[in-house]
Amino acid sequence: MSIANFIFTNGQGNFPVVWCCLPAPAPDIGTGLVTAEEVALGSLYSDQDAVYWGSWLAATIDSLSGYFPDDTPFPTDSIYRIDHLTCGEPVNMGYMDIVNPMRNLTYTLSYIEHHFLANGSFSSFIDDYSETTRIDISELKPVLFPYDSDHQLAISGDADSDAIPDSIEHDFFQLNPGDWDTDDAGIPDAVQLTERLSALLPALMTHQDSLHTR
Ligand SMILES: [Ca+2]
Ligand SMILES: [Ca+2]
Repeated sequence: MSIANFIFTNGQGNFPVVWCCLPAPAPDIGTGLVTAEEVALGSLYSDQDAVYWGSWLAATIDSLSGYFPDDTPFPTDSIYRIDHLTCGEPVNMGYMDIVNPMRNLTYTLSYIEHHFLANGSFSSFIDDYSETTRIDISELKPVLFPYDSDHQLAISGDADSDAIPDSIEHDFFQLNPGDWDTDDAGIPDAVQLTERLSALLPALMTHQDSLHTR
């Protein structure tokens, strides 16, 4: 049996799949991505789909400096990749750790996941093809892209330059107006707040009320 003719079983039936283009879990909104993933990627109302994002993310990962587990010390001021090669496995030849030392975050990605991602599929087979796994973009994105300083506009009355005004920083958010990174998460306080807010948006959209009327 060739890979191209493989029949995929997901509990809802058997159907053929095109190699490296596994469907998104329901509700796939027609882009190979679910709503929460579209929100996380910032493309809910655009034409950018899993093929666009997958190839872009895979290329970004490829562009990172790569190291092997014994290559110490590792960088402390840049995002990098540690390659864990495994020979002799029928499908998965190992995995990589994508490390963001500034945020103390790591995302582990198998080579087969990277291969599928590069071909536009956030889902991929694992081991004997009987199961699939899926990229968790809400975890991968903060590792690869801590924040975009171009989108953090300066405001007045912000002593610590974290984009939250001094006048509301403590009373509204219980954050330190004299510390741009109150909890030492490696990102400005405003970026951390907006990350949390963005993660809540998909839940709002599941409710049939005026909150999501466009
Ligand atoms: Ca501030
Ligand atoms: Ca602050």
